[in-house]
Amino acid sequence: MMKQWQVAKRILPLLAVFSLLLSACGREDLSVMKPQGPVAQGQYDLMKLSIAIMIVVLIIVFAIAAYVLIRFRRRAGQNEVPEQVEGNFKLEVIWTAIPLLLVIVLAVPTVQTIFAQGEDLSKDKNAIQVKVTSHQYWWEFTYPQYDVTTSQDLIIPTGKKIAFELKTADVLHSFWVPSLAGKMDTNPDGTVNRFSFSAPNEGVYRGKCAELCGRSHAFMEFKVKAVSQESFDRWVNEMKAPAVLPEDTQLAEKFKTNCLSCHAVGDQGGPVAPNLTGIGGKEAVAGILLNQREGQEEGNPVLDNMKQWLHDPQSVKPGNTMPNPKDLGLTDEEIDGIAEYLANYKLDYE
Ligand SMILES: [Cu+2]
Repeated sequence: MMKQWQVAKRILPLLAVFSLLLSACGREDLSVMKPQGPVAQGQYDLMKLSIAIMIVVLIIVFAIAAYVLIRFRRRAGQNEVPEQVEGNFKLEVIWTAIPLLLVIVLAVPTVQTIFAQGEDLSKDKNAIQVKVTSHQYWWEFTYPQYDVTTSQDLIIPTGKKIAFELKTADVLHSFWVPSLAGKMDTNPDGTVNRFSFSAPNEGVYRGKCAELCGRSHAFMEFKVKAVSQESFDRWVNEMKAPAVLPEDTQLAEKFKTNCLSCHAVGDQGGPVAPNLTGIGGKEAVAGILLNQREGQEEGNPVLDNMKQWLHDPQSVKPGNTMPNPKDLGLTDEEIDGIAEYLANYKLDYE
C-alpha cells in the first residue's frame, strides 16, 4: 500500500504537466474547442457525437463488467467448478446489433459532413478564391479574382465562402486555422489541395503550420482577419494603389536595390519574398512578433518588432532565407530608417 502511494506521488505531477501540455496551456485561439465558423462547427459536432457515444459504451461495458465481477465472485467455501455456459443466441444478436447501429449513427453524419465540406468551390463565382503557397517559413496568399497578393495576414470578408487552392514552394507544410477549419496539407509533389471555410464574425483568427517543416516550423504562424465586405473592398483597392516608398530619396534607392529585388510593395518589386504592402498594419512582423501585445499601451511595438527583425532576421526565425541587411552593406541608421518606413506603411481600410 505504502509503495503504491509512493509511485502515485511521483506520477501525479507528471500527469499534471501532461494535462497542461495537452490543453496547450490555455491558449484558446489555437483550439478546436471553440469553433468560430460553420466548417469548424461541423467538425466539432462530429467529435462531440463520437466522444458521447464512446463514453456511453464505456460506462455500460464497465458497469456490466463490475456487476459480473461482484455477482459471480468466488464465495468462501465454494470449491466446485461453476456451471459452464457457452453460446447464447439472444446475447450474440444483441452485441452484434448494437455496435452495428452505433457505427451507422457515426457514419451517416460523418459521410454527410465530409462530402458537404469537400465540395469544390473553385468555379463558384460567389466564393472568394485564394491561392495559398507555403514557404519556409511564411505564407503567401494570392486572390486571382482581384489580382492581389499578400502575405501572413489573410484578409477575408465575413460570411463569404473562401475557396482555397493550396500548394507549396518547397517542402510539406500544413495550413491550419483551428477555430475555422481542420488542417490541409500543401504537398511538394505538385498536387493541389482544395478546401473552403468561412468566418461569420469579424475578428482575427490564429493560424499555424501544422507539419514539421524545418528549424523555424514553430514560428510559421499567420492570421486570418475577417472584416466587413466594405472594409475588404477598401483593402483590395489599397493593395492595388501605387507603392509608397521612403520619403528620403537616398533611402528609397537603398530600399529599392536591396529589398525590392525579392520583396514587393504595391506595383513594384518581386514575388520571391513576402509582399510588404501595408506591412506596418499587420498583426505581426515576420508572422511571429506580435504587434499588439496585451496590456501594452506605450511605445511602438511595430517599430520595435521591425527593428528586431531587420537587425537580425536569423535570431527571430532561424533558417529563413532573408539575408541580414548588414551583410548587404546597409548601415545601422539605414536599417532603422527602413524599419521606420515599413512600420508606418499602413493601409487604411478598417
Ligand atoms: Cu511549415
